[in-house]
Amino acid sequence: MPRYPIGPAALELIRGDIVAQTTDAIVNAANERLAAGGGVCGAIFAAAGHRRLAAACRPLAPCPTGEARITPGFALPARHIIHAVGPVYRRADLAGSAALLAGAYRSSLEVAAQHGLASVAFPSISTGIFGYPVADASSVALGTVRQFLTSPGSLRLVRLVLWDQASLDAYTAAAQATGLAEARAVSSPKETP
Ligand code: AR6
Repeated sequence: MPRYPIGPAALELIRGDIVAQTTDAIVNAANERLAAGGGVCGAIFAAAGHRRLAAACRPLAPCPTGEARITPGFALPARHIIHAVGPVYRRADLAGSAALLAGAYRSSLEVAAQHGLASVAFPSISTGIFGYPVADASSVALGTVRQFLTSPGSLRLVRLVLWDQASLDAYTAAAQATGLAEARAVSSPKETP
């Protein structure tokens, strides 16, 4: 599991299921209506409890693309859900797509910090139904997280939870390309002979 220290915090990349995360908050790859959908969103609504989560989302909608809203986690292990709206990928507007995707991550991190949260887990926003190529999305995601964590705040752990090996590989490559250095494994002290 790659782990990269950034100031007093750490960025982790793991393969797994977002709904199982025990971080203070998990992030939902949401739509502007904050309504139940497929992918991560469908899994989160099912695991949190569809009726209560839909009722909590209704007064917070619409949420513009590039922004985020927070609700309780209800039946999830995480206490909060941060609903982030990533863009539908537009090849004709690469810079606009990247700015909106960065906005979705940054807004989520700001919401987490405003609530004094220490840990948050993200899925790979926009790289499923919204069609954003994971090689491009991963560098936007990691660059945004890295920049945010360099300023002091409550967050100590940001975890990217990747569903498939190809996504984990893309994020790991993006971390290296961004110049993030992996934490070295702590070795047990050598015994003196
Ligand atoms: N845990 C972690 N990652 C997952 C999981 C899971 N349980 N399930 C899927 N993924 P998507 P988007 C991965 O489509 O592209 C919804 O209908 C998936 O393999 O969930 O932002 C919303 O309501 C992919 O790599 O989100 C919106 O309308 C990544 O999560 C729309 O889809 C994101 O895939 C949002 O589309």
